[in-house]
Amino acid sequence: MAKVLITGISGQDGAFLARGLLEKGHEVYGAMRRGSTSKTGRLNELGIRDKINYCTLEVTEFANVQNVLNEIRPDQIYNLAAQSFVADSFQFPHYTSDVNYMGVLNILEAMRILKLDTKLYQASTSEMYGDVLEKPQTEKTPFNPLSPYAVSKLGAHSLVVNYRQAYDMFATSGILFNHESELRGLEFVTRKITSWLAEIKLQGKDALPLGNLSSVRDWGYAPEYTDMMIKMLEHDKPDDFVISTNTEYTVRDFLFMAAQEVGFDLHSEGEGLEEKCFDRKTGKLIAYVDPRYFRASDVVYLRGDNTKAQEMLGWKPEILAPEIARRMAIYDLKKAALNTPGL
Ligand code: NAP
Ligand code: F7E
Repeated sequence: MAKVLITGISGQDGAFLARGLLEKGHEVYGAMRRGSTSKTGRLNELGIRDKINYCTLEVTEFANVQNVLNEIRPDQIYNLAAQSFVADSFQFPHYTSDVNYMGVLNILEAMRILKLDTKLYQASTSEMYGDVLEKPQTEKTPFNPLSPYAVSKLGAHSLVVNYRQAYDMFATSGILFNHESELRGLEFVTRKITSWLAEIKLQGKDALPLGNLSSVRDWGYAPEYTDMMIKMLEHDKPDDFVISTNTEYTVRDFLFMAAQEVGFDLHSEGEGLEEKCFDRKTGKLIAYVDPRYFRASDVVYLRGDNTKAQEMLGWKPEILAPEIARRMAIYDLKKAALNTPGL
């Protein structure tokens, strides 16, 4: 049994990872920032809220990070804490950099100064590929970031590689492509789609405004990806791994698949900013393009190649975008029927 610290335990991945680690018999410490409302909703949903040892952590405060690590002296740290919404990173670039880059530096420095023999997992991201220089993307594809979020994550990724080499630390980066679930934050496009469609269907909400419908993503299922995080730290040496499904779908594809589950049969009219999606059966407007949701610069194509993870970690994703859209839509229909706001 290992003593494991998860930063960002209140987020989507934190909750699934905690469940996976508990199932393996590990002792889980969950680091959270104080807030004015409860942050244990996802942990509660998974039935594990009372199985975690909580501590307060603000990753931008070095002294706080050092004290927490010194007190717990974990065998493993999964650093999931981040300002993770790409669109917001254009509004808050300094803050994004403080959390996503300086936060990681604080953890690495605290581990070094305290001489901890701790394994570190860093949550790197496919966003680092940005304006992609190769299709599909592997661990060897050069990075070409397109947002303050991606730049901050690339800085953190480079720090992890540097500390691994310079100080012989067990520091591993998972380059994870987008992964979604019933517990995904409501602002990300997949959950925005499924929660909004369910509310159109059951609560008469107005049509759904979206940004770039042609953007392509390689969407996987979050619980499968957090299982891979565990496998990465169980591996005998630290490394970088792409975690992806090797499939590609547009935002429009995801919208149409989720709509099908909700009971709408969509077709598109118009192009670009004029595109609108109607239900064939009723003629009702369901979704439309709204320029407010376009980004200053957007990553428009991501598709991973997970060969290294398959060969070295023995893994193959089972749940792909159509099934993810189906599961998320079913979950959000239930929430809308009960009139309970989604997590
Ligand atoms: P998420 O749901 O947004 O969760 C982010 C977590 O970070 C939350 O628990 C949040 O706490 C915490 N946090 C934010 N700022 C913090 C700070 N200053 N100090 C301490 N904790 C802080 O994100 P996710 O989808 O679970 O993703 C987990 C990690 O993987 C993130 O680092 C993300 O950038 C990365 N990633 C995600 C994906 C994906 O598709 N999901 C893909 C690649 C990489 P609060 O509840 O207090 O806000
Ligand atoms: O956008 C387009 C948008 O916000 C996906 C984070 O977990 O994955 C996530 O980042 C695509 C983009 O995720 C809307 O322009 C269209 O092209 O769901 P998203 P993301 O930006 O890919 C990576 C791997 C991370 O690391 C991040 O932490 O969808 N899009 N219309 C829209 N996106 C949003 N959010 N809202 C729309 O209305």
